[in-house]
Amino acid sequence: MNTINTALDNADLLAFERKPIHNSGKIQPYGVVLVLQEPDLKILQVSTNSYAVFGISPEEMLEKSLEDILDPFQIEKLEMGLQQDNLDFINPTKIWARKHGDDYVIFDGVFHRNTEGNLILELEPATSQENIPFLSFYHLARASINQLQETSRLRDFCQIIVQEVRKVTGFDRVMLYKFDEDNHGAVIAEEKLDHLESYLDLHYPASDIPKQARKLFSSNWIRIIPDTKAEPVALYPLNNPISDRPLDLTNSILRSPSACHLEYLHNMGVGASLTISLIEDGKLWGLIACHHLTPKYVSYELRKACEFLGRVIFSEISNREETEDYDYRMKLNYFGSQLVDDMSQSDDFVSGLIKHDTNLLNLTSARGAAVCYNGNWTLLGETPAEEELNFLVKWLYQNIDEEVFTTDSLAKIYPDADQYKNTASGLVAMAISRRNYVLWFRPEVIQTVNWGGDPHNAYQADHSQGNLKMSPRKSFELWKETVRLTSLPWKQVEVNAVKELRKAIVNIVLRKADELALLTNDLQRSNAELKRFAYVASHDLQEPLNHVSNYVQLLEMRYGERLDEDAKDFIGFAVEGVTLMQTLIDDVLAYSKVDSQVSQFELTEVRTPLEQALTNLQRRISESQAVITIQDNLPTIMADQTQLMQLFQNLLSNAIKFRSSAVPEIEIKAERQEYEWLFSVKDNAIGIDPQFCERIFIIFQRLHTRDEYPGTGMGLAICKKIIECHRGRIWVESELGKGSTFYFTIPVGGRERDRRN
Ligand code: BLA
Repeated sequence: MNTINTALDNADLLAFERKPIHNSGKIQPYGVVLVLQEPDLKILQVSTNSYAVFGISPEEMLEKSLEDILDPFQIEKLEMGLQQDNLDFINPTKIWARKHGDDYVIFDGVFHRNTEGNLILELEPATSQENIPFLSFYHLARASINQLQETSRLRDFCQIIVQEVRKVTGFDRVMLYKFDEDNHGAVIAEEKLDHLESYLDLHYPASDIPKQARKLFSSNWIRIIPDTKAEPVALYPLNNPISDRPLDLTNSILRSPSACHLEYLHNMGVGASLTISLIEDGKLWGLIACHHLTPKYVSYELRKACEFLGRVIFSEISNREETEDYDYRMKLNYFGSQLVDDMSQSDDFVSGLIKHDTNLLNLTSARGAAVCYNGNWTLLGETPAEEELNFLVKWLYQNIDEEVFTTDSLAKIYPDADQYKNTASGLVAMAISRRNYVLWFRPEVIQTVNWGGDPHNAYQADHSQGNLKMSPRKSFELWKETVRLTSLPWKQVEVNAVKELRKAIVNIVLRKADELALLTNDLQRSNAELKRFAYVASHDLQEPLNHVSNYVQLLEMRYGERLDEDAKDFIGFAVEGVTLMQTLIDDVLAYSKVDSQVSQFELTEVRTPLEQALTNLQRRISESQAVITIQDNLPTIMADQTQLMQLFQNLLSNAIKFRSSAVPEIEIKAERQEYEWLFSVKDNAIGIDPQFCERIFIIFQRLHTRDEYPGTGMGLAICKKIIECHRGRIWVESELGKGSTFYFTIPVGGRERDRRN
């Protein structure tokens, strides 16, 4: 929205806009208005110029009915026409009205019924005896549309419209005036006499065409002021005798324009004007404004032809406006679907929006973007600092209801933004949910707007006569305004792209929230079970186990000499059982302790935990004479060092434990891939039947009996859990008798980075 100051917030203007302009009871004097009672068409009100036109005074007119002043042969035809609801069938009608005596004057007569049901007949002097043939409009419209088809730019298009309208009507100046969202407007096409100064590209404040006037234009599409200097005439009597109220003249042709507007036209040097509304989807899009230096009358038919031209051609304009941005829109569509793809493939949608070749900035051609999700900021490009953004989001949350809010001048509504006008004068704010936002920013671009006269002094209000009188500015001389704190405007296609993205995000966030709720439930349950088990294991089990262990040892010490060999073996088995049980408990505890919540992710040189593991395994390594080769340049990654040590220790001790008859050879490597590090631990041990390659990572799964290979079957389950904590993957490639290679990955940016499959 363009928020150029147009004094719109002025109390006088607001008061003026509440005053009706449709029931002043004043008529332009070039025609006559008759208000008729149905069905006998008795004259209830008449404009006071009746004497000048018919030679009959208004008082006398009120004693007559239409029959008395028309040529009698017409009356029957009119009465039939008036029985229809749709009066278009008899409009316009050539009407021969009797002047005093037997003289007749010819009028174009147009009937309409107003909102109160009054029948109103307006008589305008007929300038031609014949109707302008409809076909000639058609040809005209078709010729201009053919031309239009060849132009693609909206501007050229509008230029053709003003050319055509000027050709048909002969006005000195014809302009196409387009409203902005804040109701100020600009002349975007002009065709004129050469010596007149140009109004092209001049802006005019919203107060030049106040609200009640704009409202009127939506129902009355075409308005003519043939002589801006003509003295208006009143209706007689002023109030309608049936309702005892002023007459509603909204759809009248002859209604005299408000004095303020007439003064405006005088100040502009305009002698006559014709104005055609351009309506799009029920909203006033713009106007075709025609000016003539001297008085000028345009017949009903010609006005209708212009209205027709306006409507037909304008429907092309709206299409054109849509297609003008076609290529850009297609590009934004592509970016939008790219973002949605990236979002749905990421574990968290924010990375999907930020971390790829196509990112949030592409969607609106913004210079900066920021996502606030669950209190965390992710920034992209040029943005205000996080601290400022926190305040901004709070302000948005408290003041803005729209799901997608745009401004090209944030500082004008949120003064704190002045400090960072160079990054965020323009803002698009998309609310996802409570306090979660995606924001786009554009820097200030200092612009010059050319106004037709000083917009800050567009009018004067005068209260001296007891009621409010508004007068327009006297000078329309070029008034240049430098507009600061404003960015380039956001295009509708960009805003639409943001709205589309919002739908996708809301869907993803909602779906993720559902999935997460389920998952969290499951996880919480199993974590809780595990923790409970670990607790039981460490306390409840440990104690009786110590008991057993102590008593068995006591038995051996006290009665050792009295026991036979079998009894000693049994004690040995009991001690072994207890030790195994102890390891099991330790392993389960170790497993339950691998928990992302308590992990400490820090920059870790992989070699350090690996060397610790080797130290811990020193005895087994030297016993087995294992040869361990480690790649020279192992990377530094974001990881929990203790967990990494445990991981290497488990993998290495397996490689040694399950060694074949050959001397164990183990090779450790790391390789950088696009988004992650790929580690491998390769051995020449007994290998694993591929069908079991997945099972081995499951808790308590063993492929061998404890007699063959000792252990709890927890080691690889712990490894898997550690890697999952790091958002990586672990797997094994192996064949029986051919050794195994264990692979695991860790994302380059650590756990915060997405897992990519
Ligand atoms: C009406 N003001 C209008 C109309 C136009 C403009 C086109 C409609 C005229 C019609 O219906 O015949 C303004 N005309 C322009 C502009 C250009 C132009 C911007 O040619 C640019 C080239 N006008 C003022 C102020 C007030 C005001 C200060 O300048 C009052 C606050 C009022 N304008 C005003 C009113 C009408 C009007 C009341 C309606 C006139 C009527 O139909 O009674």
